[in-house]
Amino acid sequence: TMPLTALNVPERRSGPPSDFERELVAALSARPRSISPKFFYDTAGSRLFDRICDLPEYYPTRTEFGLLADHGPDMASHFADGADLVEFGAGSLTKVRLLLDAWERPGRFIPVDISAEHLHQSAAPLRAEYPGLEVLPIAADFTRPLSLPAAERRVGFFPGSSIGNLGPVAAVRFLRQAAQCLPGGGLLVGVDLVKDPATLHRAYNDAAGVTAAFNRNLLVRANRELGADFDVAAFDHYAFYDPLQQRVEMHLVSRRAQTVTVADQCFEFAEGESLHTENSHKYTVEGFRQMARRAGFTPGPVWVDDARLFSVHWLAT
Ligand code: AVI
Repeated sequence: TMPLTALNVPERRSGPPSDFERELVAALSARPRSISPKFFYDTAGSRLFDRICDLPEYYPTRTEFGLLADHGPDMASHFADGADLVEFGAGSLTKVRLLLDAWERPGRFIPVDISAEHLHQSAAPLRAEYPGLEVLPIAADFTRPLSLPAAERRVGFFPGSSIGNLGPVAAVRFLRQAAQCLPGGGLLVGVDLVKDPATLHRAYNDAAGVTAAFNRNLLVRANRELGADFDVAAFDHYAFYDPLQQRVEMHLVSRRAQTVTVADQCFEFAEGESLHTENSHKYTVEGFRQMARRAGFTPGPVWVDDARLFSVHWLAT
């Protein structure tokens, strides 16, 4: 006869649980419930993020792109000849082209991104466009220690205000680690600025609902990858700016009481209960420079658009 335990037990995926499974289970077990925004970026999530970047309300991408287009040569003049360029959270590799075009003697290009398939799909056309450039993509979580190809000099590029998704403590930790792996160089980093709350609110509550879909994709991903059973439509996208903490918070708020199963464990959501999915911190120019100093960088020039929406900092090591 079959052992009793073999009956009615859903088949478990073999091998150890993924980071996503462990962190989602931990998030759902805690109060308040909160999970790292890095789990947004499966292939579908990276595509949704690319759509966010094109939204009329989402000013950061367009504004930073304008700064890179206008000041690329000035920015790239800080890059040492032949240094390796490491891009953290490289995404679709659109912005780095402006630096590569402006940099006279580039070394190798090392894009790092957590979204492996998206990264490799983005690297292919870049290689075709820059045939002389060695492109060495690394699919990894850039908040963890990285093993980079040996190089005498490296410069870093961290665009998009992804640093804002870390929070001040983790941001300093990241910057310290970056300073250590960028010898004889520095970091070019894009940082979203504090501004009027209405502009921020619109940027995270777009009329087309793409940001809402991006937020809910976390649950779609859990259903697909972890066999979870979130009723995705029963969660509201909720994003707001908190001027005290100078950050936008994104949440998924349960519209009704519901029970969710993840990795064979049951979790209750009360009506109105939230899963906190992202913080997006905003900085003043001076506030960010102080943080960079604390991490061991020497802040250099800063480029800011006329409307003071966004900043790009050169931080020397
Ligand atoms: C990637 N990161 C900087 C974006 C941000 O604005 O914090 C992610 C995002 N979340 C909602 N819209 C965009």
